[in-house]
Amino acid sequence: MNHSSVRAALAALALALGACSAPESPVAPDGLKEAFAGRFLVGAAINDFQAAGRDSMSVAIVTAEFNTITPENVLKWEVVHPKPDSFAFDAADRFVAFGEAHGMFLVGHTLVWHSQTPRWVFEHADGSSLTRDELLARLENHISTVVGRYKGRIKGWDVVNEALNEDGTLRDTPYRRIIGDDYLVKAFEFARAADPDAQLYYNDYSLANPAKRRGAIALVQGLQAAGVRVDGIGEQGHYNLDWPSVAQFDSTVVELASLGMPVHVTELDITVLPNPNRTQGADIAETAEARAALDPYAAGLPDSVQSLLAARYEGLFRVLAARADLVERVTFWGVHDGASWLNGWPVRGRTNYPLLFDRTGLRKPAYDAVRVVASETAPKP
Ligand code: 9MR
Repeated sequence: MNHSSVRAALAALALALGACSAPESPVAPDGLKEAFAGRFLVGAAINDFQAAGRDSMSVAIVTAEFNTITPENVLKWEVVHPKPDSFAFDAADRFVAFGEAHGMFLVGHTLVWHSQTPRWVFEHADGSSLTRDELLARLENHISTVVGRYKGRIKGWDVVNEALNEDGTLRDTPYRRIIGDDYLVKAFEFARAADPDAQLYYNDYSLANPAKRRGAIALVQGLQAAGVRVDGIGEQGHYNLDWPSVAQFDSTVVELASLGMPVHVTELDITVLPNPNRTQGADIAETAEARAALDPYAAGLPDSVQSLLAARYEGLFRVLAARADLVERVTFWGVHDGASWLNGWPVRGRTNYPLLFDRTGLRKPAYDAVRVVASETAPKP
């Protein structure tokens, strides 16, 4: 019996028992989306295998628990626009169809990012650099084509992703070198023109660190000063067991919300594995060689660490529940532990446990901890 049929059988049993008494059901009565309804959306990043319906375990979790999805990779430039004159929308279309079939809020990720963008974007065929105007034209074409295709259907876009260094200064990327600092303004203008009703976001990681957070706030204020409407700010939320503290996370939400726009936690996960680089966040350029000491839980997660993870999620969700009026969405970066990018970064081939569902699709103690927060903090009807 697979997980969903076990769940269905338990649900039937609970219903039958419920006819005679009101027992405590072993089955959660509803999903996370209902548990936080009226407070914030709850979602997950999904991969193409899941969107295509070829991973029934994940599909069951996503449809039961979440009301918003983000495509983990299929809307990134290298996937959706692999060659100068050809777009490849098959996978993105599957993502949108899946979300629409289940009535979900669809987030587009991402239009402008220094990573997963082919080199040709910035170069002529002979390898020489584009001029500012040429790159702007290419960017406008990309954004208007991709956003235009899903106009009115993908409701929110991570327009620019990870434009900041850790000290809060603007990252040196080909976009910035060729266009100048106003590449962000232009990207938002192109996206706004392509879908005037879409929500447009700035998204980055480690905004829990004060210097980077100040940089993000200045960046968004700069956009606003240039006449750009920004509809939300995304803190990715690639965290670990110690960082950020609950207090740091709380001040992150409060300070970002001081921009006057909702906060989105866009890529939440919590690594439990040792960090070889002593860095935080999600800089995919930072990798390390595999060593056994770096993969301590390959045979399973000890109860002690499982409890730490549950306590961590509880702490973060207590903040989210308390600040629900400032938070619009909380999206996990992956559906279950087996599908997480953290099994491959910053060391390949490890066994990580960063999410609320385990590799067999079962709810973890961290899930239960989040549900306890949801019910203890539920607004009185
Ligand atoms: O989860 C994504 C992984 O499958 C890709 O290999 C990786 C490549 O850059 O990107 C991952 O997603 C990233 C997201 O798009 C932006 N923030 C950091 C995420 C984790 O690296």
